[in-house]
Amino acid sequence: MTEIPKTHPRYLSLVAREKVAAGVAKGFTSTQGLIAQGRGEAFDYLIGERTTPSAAEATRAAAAMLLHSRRPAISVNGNVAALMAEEMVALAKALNAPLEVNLFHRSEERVGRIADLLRFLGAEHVLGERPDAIVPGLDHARAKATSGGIYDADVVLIPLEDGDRCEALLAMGKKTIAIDLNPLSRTAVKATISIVDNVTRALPNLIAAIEELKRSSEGEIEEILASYDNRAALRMSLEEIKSTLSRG
Ligand code: PTJ
Repeated sequence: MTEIPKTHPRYLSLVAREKVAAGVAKGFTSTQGLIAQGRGEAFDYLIGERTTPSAAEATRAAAAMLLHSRRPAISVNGNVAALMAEEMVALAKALNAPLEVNLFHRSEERVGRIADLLRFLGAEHVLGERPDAIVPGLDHARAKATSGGIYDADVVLIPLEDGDRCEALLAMGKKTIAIDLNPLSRTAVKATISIVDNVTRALPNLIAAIEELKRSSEGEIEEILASYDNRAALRMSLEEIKSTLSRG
């Protein structure tokens, strides 16, 4: 990895870029993942490379939804493995939920490497290596799912996702929580809750919100969910982009 000085004004963004590149070198991340990261960086610029108020609100609602769910599951792809593997393991522990490796550019070798990485970092329940079910309506490898994981979850966390799997999971009656820097992506528009934030900021925020809300009553959690409006949050994130642009 290139040594990035901590004093560099774009330190965090450059470190993330190095991590995704290292993910490709280590066989966790697809080469297409580099392009996805670049697209994400562009949107991160537009939201001001910070957790916006709308993202903070969506993150809190996502924490409430995950705590309220009976069977949450967490989807892991190659970019998330490169950027946030430790945090994914911590999130799974906080929720007592399975991590399921699910890849768009699927190779069994890459699935195995990511699953091994998650187990090495302490994950106890890692799925995805032996899928036994299919999400209906998808013609690509992301249809593969596992019983006891994404296939029969009621809420699925889908960071950096394709819009069509998000829609297919919703069609199965599940709720979806997207983490996607592009508020205009099909995933963000369709998801039950869309966290428009960098996964590198969103996951630590989500874990902190879960720990905080664990101390809340069921009634308080239901109140957070009842008052959250994803369309309004997405509109707000577009307003936040407009105000970053008008500041010039
Ligand atoms: O590992 P695989 O084979 O499953 O492939 C993973 C990628 C991400 C390559 C694959 O799912 C893909 O091609 O995704 P897309 O269609 O490029 O969508 C990724 C979305 O995530 C885009 O809307 C990006 O703006 C967004 N994104 C990229 N980097 C980040 C991000 N969102 C949050 N944090 C990021 N760091």
